[in-house]
Amino acid sequence: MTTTIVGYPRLGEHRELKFATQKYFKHTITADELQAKVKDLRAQHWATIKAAGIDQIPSNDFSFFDQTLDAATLLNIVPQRYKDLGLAPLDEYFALARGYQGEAGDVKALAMKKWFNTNYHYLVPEFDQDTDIRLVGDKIFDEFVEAKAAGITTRPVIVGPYTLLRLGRFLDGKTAADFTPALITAYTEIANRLSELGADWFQIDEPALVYDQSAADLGLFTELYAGILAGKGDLKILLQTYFGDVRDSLDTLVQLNFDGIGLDFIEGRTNLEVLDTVQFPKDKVLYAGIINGKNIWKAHYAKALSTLTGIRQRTDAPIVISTSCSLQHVPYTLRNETKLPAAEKQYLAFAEEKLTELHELDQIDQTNLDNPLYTANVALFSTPRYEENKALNAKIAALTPADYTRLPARKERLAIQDKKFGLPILPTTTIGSFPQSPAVRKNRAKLRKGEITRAEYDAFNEAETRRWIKFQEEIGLDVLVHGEFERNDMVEYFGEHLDGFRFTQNGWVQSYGTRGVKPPIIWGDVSRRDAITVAASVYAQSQTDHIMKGMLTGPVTILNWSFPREDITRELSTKQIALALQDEVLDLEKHGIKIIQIDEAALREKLPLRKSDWFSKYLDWAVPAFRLVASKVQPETQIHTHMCYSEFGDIIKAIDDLDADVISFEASRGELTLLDDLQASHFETHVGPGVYDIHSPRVPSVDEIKDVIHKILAKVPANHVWINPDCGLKTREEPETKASLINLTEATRQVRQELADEN
Ligand code: THG
Ligand code: ZN
Repeated sequence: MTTTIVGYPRLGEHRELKFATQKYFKHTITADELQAKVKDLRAQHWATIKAAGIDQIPSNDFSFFDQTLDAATLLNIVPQRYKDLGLAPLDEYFALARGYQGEAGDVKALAMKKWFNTNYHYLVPEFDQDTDIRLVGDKIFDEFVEAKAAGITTRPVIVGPYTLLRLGRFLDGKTAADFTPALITAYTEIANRLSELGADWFQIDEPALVYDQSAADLGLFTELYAGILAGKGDLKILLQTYFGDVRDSLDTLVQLNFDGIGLDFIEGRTNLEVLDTVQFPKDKVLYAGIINGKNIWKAHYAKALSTLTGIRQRTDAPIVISTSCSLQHVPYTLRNETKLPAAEKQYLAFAEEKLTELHELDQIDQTNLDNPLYTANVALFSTPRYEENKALNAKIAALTPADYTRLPARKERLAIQDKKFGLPILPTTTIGSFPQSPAVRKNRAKLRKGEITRAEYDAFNEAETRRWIKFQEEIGLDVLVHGEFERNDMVEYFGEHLDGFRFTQNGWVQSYGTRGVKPPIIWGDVSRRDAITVAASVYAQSQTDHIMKGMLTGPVTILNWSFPREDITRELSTKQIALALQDEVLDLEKHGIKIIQIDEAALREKLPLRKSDWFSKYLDWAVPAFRLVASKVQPETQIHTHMCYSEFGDIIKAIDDLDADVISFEASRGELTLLDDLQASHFETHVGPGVYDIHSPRVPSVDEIKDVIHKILAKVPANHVWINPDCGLKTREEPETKASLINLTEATRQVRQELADEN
């Protein structure tokens, strides 16, 4: 068999891309120096993949920021406001990704959204009346030539036209149909140029096929590809899908002139059943994703081989074994993990180790099951990995509806809280974190290296908390936060204080652009060892007369931003985490914390991609898990929550069902359509739709913020509204954070005055 992968990570084993790009942003290296650096990185990656014995190697899976933005810029899908800046191509690209504020002008970044059901973000392509789709870039060709010069004929990869259209945002009354002819021409031209340069295969990624497809969707897909495939010449085209099954589109795919079709047999296990209903032709290559591209557990070879057998029983097509999706969703390598014991590391595989797994599976497949590579794998999976917490699981089995119900009802609680807190109309607050400045990070690094004591470490963070409390008081914020200086990441931090988690030193996964996360691994049954946030919250509360919010990460988000177990359900894992957090909530309450925010930043992220699965496979346990955390607090204690990426018009009732008292969310970078959803659903939870975008260094003006507040007040009753930024401020620098918050409090004061004048 032949082996390949859908794509490789690009941040660099030591996050070289991140550091180089950030230096470029700070003008400490030039564009040429940056280009030289990333050329090295690409060469390293190709060499690693080749050395591992992978037969077909992708290119153009490298990206400075995001592969969707790469496809958009290659095709001239760049709104006029960015072109008007008159920047060099690389700077225009970064302006699209991050916004631009400088001599050339002032524009916000493109909207950023979660890439399917992952923690990776893409930039939303904008199609408007000025969009003139043409092949204008060289990146995909340059990288092919670059690899070829290094002796590797790669398979260039691009995000396909259908996915671009499905993920895009349409303005000026435009629709997908307006852009199909130009997309057909442009993708055909790309294929032809790749062919001229010597490519054999071209991979077009169409993950949008794993969503529900209507007849009109499939019509659009067919129109696009009938056009592109008619002009492809000798070049072979691999249509790659991932993150689910193609139950409604495989029939269409096999009838089109693709040379290969890539299917995910991990998240799309049901693809096996799809192959029962649609005969996969033997003149096309089936790229079988049988190695999990999203999780970090060592592959269970017997299961992988049985999937392969299942595929062979259903088709005579030649098979290439591959990953279920791009490896960009897992860390680079276990080689640099020196703290995890070898006994545990043997159960894990990161990107580099997954390359080896593919190669080994191929070898086992060619020999027989006596192969020591196989018997060792079987032996590994027949020994227990950890010891079950039987008492905990018995407690979970005994939970009753009362454990998920907070009393009294929300309206009654809110009246009690209102009276007790005496906050002004349009209370102001922030989401929780303040800038993780170089000094804050350095302090943490010193503790890690043993250069300072725990007491010195805490003293530094406490001083930082005092400094920011003073600022919050000075500018007149109503509900304060301590700033979370003690936290590296909102999930990793909690994992470190709970039993049942494991951590990596270097297990970075790209979240967006230069930002990475280091997801913890849920290793065994989870329980709270000791108090987690109590000391920091109690200290901060002791420094101010204002209400200090306690800050926790919710159970669903902890699960979704960790690498989950595969031996028990996500539902059970999440309940274990919820009970641990319930202990923490009650502890905070006992210590005088009056408002407790339980973030569920990632609730929407893992919503199943197909609507029919939304409740039965997810919300029916995710919503109760949140309720379990908060169900036992007193009526006077106000529970807040926060969510990122507020695209939840269609699950708005489920959000209200979390039964929080107040929710804040991101609403400023996308459109404010969310407000209509709040209005239409008679949303009961009080809300703080973020009034400015924190993902960009741009400082919003007072008038801009007032404008957003007016829009909110047009749709939501004023006594339900909170004013806050749209997310935590940890990634921002101090000057822009302060300037923005000063404008936020000033805008709120002015609107309050307007409201008072009206009455
Ligand atoms: N934690 C986790 N996932 C997330 C977020 C998070 N996904 C969605 C959203 N928040 C993504 N946003 C960010 C914002 C900042 C950073 C990462 C994701 C960030 N990363 C630092 C970096 O790349 O340098 C590393 C932080 C660290 O030292 O741990 O700042 O908040 N899990
Ligand atoms: Zn957020």
